Amino acid sequence: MEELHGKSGILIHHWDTDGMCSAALILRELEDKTTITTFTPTIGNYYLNDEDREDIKRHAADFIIVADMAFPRDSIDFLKSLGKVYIFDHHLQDKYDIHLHQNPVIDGESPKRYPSASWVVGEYLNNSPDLLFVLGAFGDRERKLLDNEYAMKTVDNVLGAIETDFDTLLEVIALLDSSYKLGMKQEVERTPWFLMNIQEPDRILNRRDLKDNIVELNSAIECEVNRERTEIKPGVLYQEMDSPYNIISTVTRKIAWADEDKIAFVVNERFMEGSIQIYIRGSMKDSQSMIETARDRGYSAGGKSDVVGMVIPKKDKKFINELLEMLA
Ligand SMILES: [Mn+2]
Repeated sequence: MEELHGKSGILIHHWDTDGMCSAALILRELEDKTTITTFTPTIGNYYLNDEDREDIKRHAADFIIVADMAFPRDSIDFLKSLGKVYIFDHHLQDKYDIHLHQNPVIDGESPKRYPSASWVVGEYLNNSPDLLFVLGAFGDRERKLLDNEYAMKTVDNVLGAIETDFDTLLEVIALLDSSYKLGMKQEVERTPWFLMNIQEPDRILNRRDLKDNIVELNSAIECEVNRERTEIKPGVLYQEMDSPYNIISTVTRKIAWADEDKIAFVVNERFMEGSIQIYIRGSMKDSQSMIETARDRGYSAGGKSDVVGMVIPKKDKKFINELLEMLA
């Protein structure tokens, strides 16, 4: 990316481990040759809202790099209006007409070959695989990466070279992901600058502040799981959380696992201003139509056959009842 030398830019990255590791790899390449700022969107939003756009505009960047986030077209159009846009990603998305859209998965490569954005960035920069490659991949795939023979060959080499193991990596990922779960946007934006100088897990494992985050998160999760819930209709456990933290997926998983024949339906109005987070887990007949109904209304929604996650505006709270009805 020599054409960027001497220029100023903004590096927009996802708030999770993969996003921060991908950003760190990019910083290693550009930090001393450009003027660069790291930025993460409002945590929970997979698009750029008005506040994000104001912040980004203030930086008057020549170039914008997006790492590990599949933005919708209008967010990309906004970025294009500011400067040259580069994307490094591994999510399924449309191919955009920008300066560089480096996403081998949409170019037909197997997602197994590119398990994380860190992998995409690292290969693009011709780096030899290191801790950041592997952390990004485990952060996104967790245990499923162990079944990916192609990736595990590289992972085993890296883990051998730095004398660490899978369980230690999981600990590191929990520490790194604690910042976004607590809603600490600035800490998320600072972390790539810390990670760019990291080759081994020790300095991450020893961070007192991150360890304290985990203690705080665990007690918040415990408190939510112990709250009372109602069987709002046969087989559906409904629970309203009241948490300023992004822990709804963990809370829902714990509720669902405690009572495996029931569906856990959890809502939290406190994490995002103006929005309600919804998470549903259990054996559902038609999770896809719930996701599509939400998307038709313009809401962010995703999931699989047994998990649905979405964010809806508070002004459409009655949509919750429609979702409950869809759970026959
Ligand atoms: Mn990722």
